[in-house]
Amino acid sequence: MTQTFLVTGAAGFIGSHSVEWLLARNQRVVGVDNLRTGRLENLEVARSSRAFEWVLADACDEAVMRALFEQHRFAGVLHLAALVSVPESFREPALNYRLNLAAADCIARLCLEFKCKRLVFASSAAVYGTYATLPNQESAIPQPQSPYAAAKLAAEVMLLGYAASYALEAVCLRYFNVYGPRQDPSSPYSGVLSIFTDRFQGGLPAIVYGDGEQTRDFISVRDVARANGEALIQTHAMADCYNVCTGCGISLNQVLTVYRGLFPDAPPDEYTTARIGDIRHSRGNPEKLRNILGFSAQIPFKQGLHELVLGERAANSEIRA
Ligand code: UD2
Repeated sequence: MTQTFLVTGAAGFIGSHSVEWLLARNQRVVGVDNLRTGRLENLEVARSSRAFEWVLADACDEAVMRALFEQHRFAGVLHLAALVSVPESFREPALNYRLNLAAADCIARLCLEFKCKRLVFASSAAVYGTYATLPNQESAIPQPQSPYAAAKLAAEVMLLGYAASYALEAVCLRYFNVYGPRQDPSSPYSGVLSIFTDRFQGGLPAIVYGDGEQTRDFISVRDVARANGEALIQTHAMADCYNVCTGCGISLNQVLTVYRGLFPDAPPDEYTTARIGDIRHSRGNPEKLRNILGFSAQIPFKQGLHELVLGERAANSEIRA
């Protein structure tokens, strides 16, 4: 059945992949983005589809968003619009509050007003904090250690409070380390794989903070887009928080071995002091989302990294060879 979905933050890294997933399943999408960190180029594929409507707007602008809800009667909303940088949340806490908490509240209230039952919210593994036991379990007591993580957690609490009070199916997805095409490498705090890819492609060495034995639960943006889409579409998704992760930890040194295969002539990696506040290991338990949506990550790390570096088609033939 074709339905219409609203995606906020549609021009972002995760947003644009999520929009494409929905369009490929014959759904109609209204994509909103203020282009603060999103890029219109990311929507090139989506904008060639008649099932996609592009709206340049801020998800916090209640009047504009209300007009969209009035016009379309959405079957569900994927709310990805956010202030995405943790360091920026320290510098601009008021902006962090507006973009990461107030916007979610505004979208949730519009869902209630217009009887749009399903709201999928982009949360983060950052809510667990540095000292959580591994693998991270949704039932753990969250320990946010940045304004960013605090706002994401507060938004989860607001949405789940509405879910308990009204008929809102708020599905909060805690993303782990997402990587893939269109991730912006331009800040030192960008995702490590976007930075490494950018440097290797420019003939520069990777700079490793620490001994490279720190591990992360890296998940491909294509898997994340599928998790978002299934959470929107599947009728039996229940209001709660869910990890979006693979359940596997991969060290930076293992990551660099895969890069070596792709860039055999790259200069030697440079090791420097570890970042202050860096976490040593991060890994999620993927069971809860698997139980509710049947979702598990399908893209093995090596394939995902090949896709990031070579593009999807080239990566498939390279890995088969
Ligand atoms: C993630 C989030 C961060 C915050 C944190 C909370 C991303 C991109 N970052 O940080 O915003 O929510 O989780 O725990 O999702 N590294 C290098 N060289 C580089 C860049 C990074 O060695 O050029 C290291 C970095 O020190 C860290 C690892 O790579 O040990 C991963 O770094 P990251 O910034 O991609 O992700 P993370 O998990 O530290």
